[in-house]
Amino acid sequence: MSEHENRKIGVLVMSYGTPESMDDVEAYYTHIRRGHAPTPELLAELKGRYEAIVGGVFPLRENTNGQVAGLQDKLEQLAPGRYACYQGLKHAKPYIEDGVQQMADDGIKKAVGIVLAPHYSVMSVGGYIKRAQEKAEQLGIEISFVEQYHLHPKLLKALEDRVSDGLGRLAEAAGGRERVKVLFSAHSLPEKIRELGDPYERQLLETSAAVAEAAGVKDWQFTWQSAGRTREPWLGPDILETLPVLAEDGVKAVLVAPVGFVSDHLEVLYDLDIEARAAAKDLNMTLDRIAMLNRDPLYMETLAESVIDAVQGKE
Ligand code: FEC
Repeated sequence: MSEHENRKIGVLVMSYGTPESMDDVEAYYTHIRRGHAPTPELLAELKGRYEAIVGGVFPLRENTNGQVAGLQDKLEQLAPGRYACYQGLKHAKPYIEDGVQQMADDGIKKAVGIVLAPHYSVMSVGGYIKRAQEKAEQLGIEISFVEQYHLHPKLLKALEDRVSDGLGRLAEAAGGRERVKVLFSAHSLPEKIRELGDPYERQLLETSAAVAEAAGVKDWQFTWQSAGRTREPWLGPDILETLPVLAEDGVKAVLVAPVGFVSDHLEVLYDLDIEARAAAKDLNMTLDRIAMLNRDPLYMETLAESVIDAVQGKE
């Protein structure tokens, strides 16, 4: 082993990324749009959404930092001294490539990548993996990936507990726990993923069905949220289309379980807590949502066990 070679296994923990400040929103949005700057109207609208979530703070950054630290702690408990976590973000610094570069600078030769999103789509997790793989190849790092963990028993348990808590909170408004409608949701993607035979929708339905069954929920459905502002068709129905249909059916209380996300961030704190909640109120319904996983110990164990399994599968 050379002087600089590091026997530890690098763990590239990848997440969406968020701006560092309001001044950074334009560069961030331009990166999401693959180098095309947003129009002034789109930029103002996005800044307005960040302002609305507690005055323009960017909670995703702190939550991702916490998840990376929590995963490092858990790996340290399970396999002392064996793993070193690095952060790589899709649309903000440190970018995915920066995380891989840092591993190389530290002499890491073998690594595993995992995304802080449980479901695989070629347009989401697949994109993270492609960038990490390319950079790792350039730098001579052998890297494997956890592609999904949407049915990990500890993830399901953490979600089940949150759904049960939410049902307890809404039982009174609904006139009984069994009268609460549970709406599982995830970020929409362009409809064209269907032609690609993408597993994203199927995996989301599998998570939803497993959590509903564990929590004893009979009345549930899946809906999409946060579709992009582009002209192509996105997977629907969107939650803002689903809510009026539920109101027509006489639903009085809705519990949203955004199982496609793992942190408090814009798409949850704005799209659900502000926008969808206001829409429900206009329809005389009460809307609540489950608490996000953030640094939940069961989620940290899900990540750590998935990483270790991926590494052992390779040995
Ligand atoms: O809190 C924050 O600052 C960031 C919240 C955030 C998360 C997130 C997760 C996902 N996205 C996914 C797909 C797309 C596609 C487009 C797209 C656009 C945006 C915009 C913002 C944004 N996303 Fe996002 N996403 C978050 C934020 N996302 C802001 C741009 C303005 C807007 O449309 O609202 C469309 C890109 C294009 O224009 O071509 C596609 C998917 C996830 C969940 C998986 C993951 O976390 O990677 C899928 C968090």
